[in-house]
Amino acid sequence: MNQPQQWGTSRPFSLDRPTPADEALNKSLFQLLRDEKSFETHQQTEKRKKVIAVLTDLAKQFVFEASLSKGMSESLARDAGGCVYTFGSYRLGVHGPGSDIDTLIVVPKHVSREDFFTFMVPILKARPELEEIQPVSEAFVPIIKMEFDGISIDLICGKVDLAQVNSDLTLTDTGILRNIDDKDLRALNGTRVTDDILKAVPSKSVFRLALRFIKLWAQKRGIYANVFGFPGGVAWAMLVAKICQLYPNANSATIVQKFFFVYYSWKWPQPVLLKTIETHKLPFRVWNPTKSNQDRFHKMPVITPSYPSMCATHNITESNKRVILREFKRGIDICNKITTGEMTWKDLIAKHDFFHRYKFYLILLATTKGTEEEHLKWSGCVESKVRLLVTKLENTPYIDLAQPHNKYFESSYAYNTDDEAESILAKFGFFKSEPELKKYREIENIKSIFEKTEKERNGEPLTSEEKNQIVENQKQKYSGFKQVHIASMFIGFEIQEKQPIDLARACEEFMEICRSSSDFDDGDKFSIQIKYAKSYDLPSFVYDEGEQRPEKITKKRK
Ligand code: 3AT
Ligand code: MN
Ligand code: MN
Repeated sequence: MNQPQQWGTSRPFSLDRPTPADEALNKSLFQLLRDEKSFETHQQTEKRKKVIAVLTDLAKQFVFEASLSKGMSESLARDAGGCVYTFGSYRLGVHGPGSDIDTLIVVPKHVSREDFFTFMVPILKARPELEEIQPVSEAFVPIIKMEFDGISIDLICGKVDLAQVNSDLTLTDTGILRNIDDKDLRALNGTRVTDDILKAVPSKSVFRLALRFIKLWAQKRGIYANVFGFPGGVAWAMLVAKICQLYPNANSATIVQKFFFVYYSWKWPQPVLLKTIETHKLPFRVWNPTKSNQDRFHKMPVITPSYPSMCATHNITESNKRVILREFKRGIDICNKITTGEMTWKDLIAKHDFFHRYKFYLILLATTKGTEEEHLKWSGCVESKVRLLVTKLENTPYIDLAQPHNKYFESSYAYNTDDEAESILAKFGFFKSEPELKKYREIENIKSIFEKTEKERNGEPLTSEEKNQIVENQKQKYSGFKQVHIASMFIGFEIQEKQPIDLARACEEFMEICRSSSDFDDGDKFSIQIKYAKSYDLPSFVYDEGEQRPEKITKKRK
């Protein structure tokens, strides 16, 4: 008999094909994802394709203009080409109606990253489809973020060592990484990794449906977010892909069930690999726990398939690992009940209980007295460092577990005097001071006004003129006031009963780290406040409408 094909690094666990019962479960899985609006309409898909076609033309125009500026002839500049690739959820085929399009422009060697910002931004600004644009040239991966024709776009740029970039260029061959720097590598690797993941699975459609479900599940359970030390989109994709390799003939419902089972019993920190780690004479660093101390301490390593292989989950902390494993266990238990018909897929994606589970919470407020743009930068900086605070807390005596919530909340207030601002910040974040806080002018978030308005008219999207009108109205309403913006992040604790806990040191060190960047040394404008709350004193905005809030348990005297 022929050996069965092996996918990836290990022999399959089972070659079983779906039984009629598995087929039925697969059908209900698909139906659930439809109910949850995981898929976009045919029209929306067509629109994305149209936008990518437009971006492809604009990318060529950018390479053309940049080439001319280097003194090239028109015909040479025309031949320099320029190509557009996608990565992220769109490329994987698991995007939803609200997803962005992650787009990479590949340019020939004479075009630089600076050219990307110098030439591409004005080209985009000249387009009628452009609604919003935010170039971030100093980022780890320099990026242009924009809203284009009603779709969010993340646009990055990568250079290759070629005089011309034509539409038939593939990024598959590792040789394409010759003579480029780390920033170009990071830009190119998004697409390379995504393509390699798709190549690694036996059936793309089985993989996609299972991944859609796992992503939805992880979001609902509050364990999806790379910045907060949980797996991000790429890591979840690789985790699902590995299960697809181990059960090559299974359908998506079975993949989901095996997912929980395999990763709950996985011998962490044994890495999850989709193929053997590729070595190459190029100088880039490859994940290697035998050589690197850093790599050896990764708790749940999930390794990218493309050279240079990296760990997509290096952010996972000890506490988060425990939280994730607890969720895998819950997954197994509920899947067993789904098989017997006692429960459904819907039960598996029930909302997380983060704001009910713990007795004690730390509330971290990143506040900005200034513009929304300034606040976005400051809160982003604090957000990106929360993991460091969590690690410090984990290492504090008598704290057993410190879990960060995977999302932060935004609030803004209008004020006149500094005393007013101080009072707002002092009262903010506790349930018991909400009545007093109501005296101040809270500024409604623009995005939530958009959402509310669209909902009121049965989901019909706002035009860009209507959006501009709303923004204008808001400006009018609060003109003459100063504004303070507050991003609230939450960390839940498990502590040993009746032990004194000293968080001051961890918090001080954390504040120090956040302030170290010179961009934020204006301590009056940018500040951090750290507060503690018992569960019954958490602010109302962390609960959904109709969600029961935890109550203070008062011991009755006998
Ligand atoms: P959505 O459907 O868009 O929500 P996604 O998986 O496409 O899911 P993103 O668009 O946020 O998620 O990310 C796409 C890729 O961009 C994933 C990763 O390779 C890269 N990426 C995202 N955020 C960062 C970051 N902060 N630093 C480096 N790379 C990032
Ligand atoms: Mn995306
Ligand atoms: Mn993105």
